[in-house]
Amino acid sequence: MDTNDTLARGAAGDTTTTEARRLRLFIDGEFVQAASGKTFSNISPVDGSLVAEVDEAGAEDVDRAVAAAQRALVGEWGRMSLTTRLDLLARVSDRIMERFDEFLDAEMADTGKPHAFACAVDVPRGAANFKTFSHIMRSLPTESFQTDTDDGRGALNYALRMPVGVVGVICPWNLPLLLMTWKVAPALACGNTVVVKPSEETPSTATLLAEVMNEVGIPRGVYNVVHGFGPGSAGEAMTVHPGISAITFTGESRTGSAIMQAAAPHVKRLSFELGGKNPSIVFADADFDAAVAGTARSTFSNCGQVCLCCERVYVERPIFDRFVAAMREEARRQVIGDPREPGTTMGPLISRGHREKVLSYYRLAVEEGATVVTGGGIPELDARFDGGAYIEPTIWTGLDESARCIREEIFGPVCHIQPFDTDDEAIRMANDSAYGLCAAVWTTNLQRAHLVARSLETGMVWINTWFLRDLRTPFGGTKLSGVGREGGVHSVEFYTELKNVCVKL
Ligand code: NAD
Ligand code: 6OD
Repeated sequence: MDTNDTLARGAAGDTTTTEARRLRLFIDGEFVQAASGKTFSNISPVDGSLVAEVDEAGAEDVDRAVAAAQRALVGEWGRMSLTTRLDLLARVSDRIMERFDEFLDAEMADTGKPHAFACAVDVPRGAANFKTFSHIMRSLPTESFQTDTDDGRGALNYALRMPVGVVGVICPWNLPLLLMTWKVAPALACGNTVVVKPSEETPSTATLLAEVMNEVGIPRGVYNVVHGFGPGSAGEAMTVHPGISAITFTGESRTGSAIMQAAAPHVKRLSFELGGKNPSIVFADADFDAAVAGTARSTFSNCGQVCLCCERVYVERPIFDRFVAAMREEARRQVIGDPREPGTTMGPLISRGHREKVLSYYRLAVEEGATVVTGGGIPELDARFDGGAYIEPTIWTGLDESARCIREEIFGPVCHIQPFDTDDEAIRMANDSAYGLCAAVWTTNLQRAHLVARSLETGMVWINTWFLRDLRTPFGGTKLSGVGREGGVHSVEFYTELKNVCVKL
């Protein structure tokens, strides 16, 4: 079964324009039109062309999706053996790899992210998430305790891991396939069914995944996709739906707060991966070249649109000037342009709207007294990108730590570099934030590395690296950056309800 009806083709040979398609909802194993009768346009951030016309789900569509997911819980999926279920999910992983180029094209069309980045990160991780959780669930032991009783015979307790039920999955646009499957894979591995709402900016790969689900034989109703927006649309309808037992959300902290309030009356289980304003601390004893390359990666990757990006860089004073100069060279080395060109390292931001937000911070930084080391505006590119959302990589120095540009998440290819004189000063500035997602520390002093890592108030710390992932490790943030942890057994904790069985012997 095909997902889409082609609406229009891009001009032959125009590598920035892909086919414009009609993306339907996916409910109960079928691609269906939204009952709401509404659609919205998915626009390319590369050149402003139409990527797809998308059906917008309303409350009635969410109702249908939840009902299908509930039926699946007690149907074939609910009765399926663990091994069969996990074999099917491993097959989903294989099928994503077999259709690698289609996922790649869909992700690039929605986001404009560079080919090299999507090839290395987005698509393989989309596949790896299913393989990983298929493996983890296969080997998870059952908790049990022997209990003494007065009659001497005792009792045996064991804990069963039951699915939570229908899980609502609400996703952002920055790593669409990676972050969606990071939730869907463990949710399904644990026996749940899902209703997924991709970001309105990036509906394509969730829809393509629906084809894969059908191809490998995932029963109908297990994986459902409703497209739309947040307030007054599919997102809000999910958060208040009594049939959805848990919501797993990645996105802005403000949105997390709104979802928490909406979900409260039904006491839904919640998992939140939210925003960040992450620090990177570079000591004078660091491997200089590795620290520069790593910090540049943590500033400019995916055009700065990774929640783990480090927008606050603290550099020990003896190497400060040299480090700023080296970062300026890294920024100027970025190849901005057509995401399909193999040499391109930086595509556009996700949308014109987001570019306006980032540019407002570029202007604010100047008002707040920043020295603009490089960037600060819109790059001059070929006319075919005039309708796009391109922006210059930007570096500032000279801001006071109280500046809004230091305190608020910008989510663009930008960082501020601040000097420090002591370890304590660096730790104090790094921790002086409402957010607490991750940090990077660059030093060759082993003891310092461990002690600084321990002192940082973040959920994750990378030492002499950044965004190096092991999918078994706890992933998540403190403070405004989230609630709970994903990854390995931590995901399993969220997606299962533990039921203790006590047997008197
Ligand atoms: P967003 O919060 O604007 O939107 C995320 C999703 O929530 C979208 O699907 C949107 O339609 C939906 N939504 C919005 N309002 C809603 C509501 N009231 N009820 C239900 N759903 C609603 O975030 P975004 O702009 O898509 O993504 C960027 C943000 O995500 C940044 O803040 C970034 O730091 C954060 N992020 C965090 C992580 C992490 O792991 N901590 C990962 C990626 C992105
Ligand atoms: O790698 C991951 O598992 C993950 N959740 C990455 C998040 C990146 C944020 O933009």
